[in-house]
Amino acid sequence: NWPQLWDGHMCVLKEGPLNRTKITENGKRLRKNWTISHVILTELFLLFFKDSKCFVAMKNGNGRPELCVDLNGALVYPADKVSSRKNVYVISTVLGTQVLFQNECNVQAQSWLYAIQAVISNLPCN
Ligand code: I3S
Repeated sequence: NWPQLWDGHMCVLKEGPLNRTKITENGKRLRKNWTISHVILTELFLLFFKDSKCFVAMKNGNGRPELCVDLNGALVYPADKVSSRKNVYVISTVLGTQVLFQNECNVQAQSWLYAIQAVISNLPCN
């Protein structure tokens, strides 16, 4: 028996595709592996799915995100010099995970930045 992440009360604040790679886990550096994800922003988490079908499946009780970032106490900022790509931002969590996200369109990337910043500032550990 596994607990369900999606309890039906969660609200999708923003949803769409982003390129992402985890670069740190538990404070340890990882090798980059950029992949496209279907990303869901809620009041608590940033969830990364393989595609939108996987998100629908999870809502129906099947499967889970590939990556779940706890935004409470997290920071999000431009990832200067961390990547050769443009429009890259990093999310750093209190547990020492760092995820880069990127979109070729700077307006799209920035709108994710602002939405994530807004969620973080509404959480208790901001
Ligand atoms: O910061 P790095 O290590 O130069 O990042 C690049 C590498 O991870 C590279 O893979 P390998 O070194 O494992 O072959 C990736 O293909 C690149 O995309 C990474 O750099 P960017 O600048 O795209 O984040």
